[in-house]
Amino acid sequence: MGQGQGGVAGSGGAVADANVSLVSISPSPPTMGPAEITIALASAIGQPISGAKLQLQADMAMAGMRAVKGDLIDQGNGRYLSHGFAFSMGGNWILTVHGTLADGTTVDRTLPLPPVGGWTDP
Ligand SMILES: [Cu+2]
Repeated sequence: MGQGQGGVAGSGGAVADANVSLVSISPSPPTMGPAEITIALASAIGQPISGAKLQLQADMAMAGMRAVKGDLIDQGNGRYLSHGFAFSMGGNWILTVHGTLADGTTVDRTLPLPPVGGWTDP
């Protein structure tokens, strides 16, 4: 894997020079309830990166609103699929992928997400 700097694994998390992108979300458009989300992780020059430990988190800018979290399962070839992830309401969520690559570098990336359908606050 392309290592730009001589990062030492576990030395406090150098930030990975990686691309994170949303591949698909099901259902589409997303709606309140379970969602299957596939993301792609690749190096800066587009090579798929497998073996990362990634999690998905969705937050809403709403007082007292709890974040929704789920693991992303490595599918190989740089693809990761959400497991046990569900939107607890409709509305505008901020979707973030964070975790650690096999080389010890970290990712923390917000992905564009369309509004989630279903029940929203009155
Ligand atoms: Cu909310």
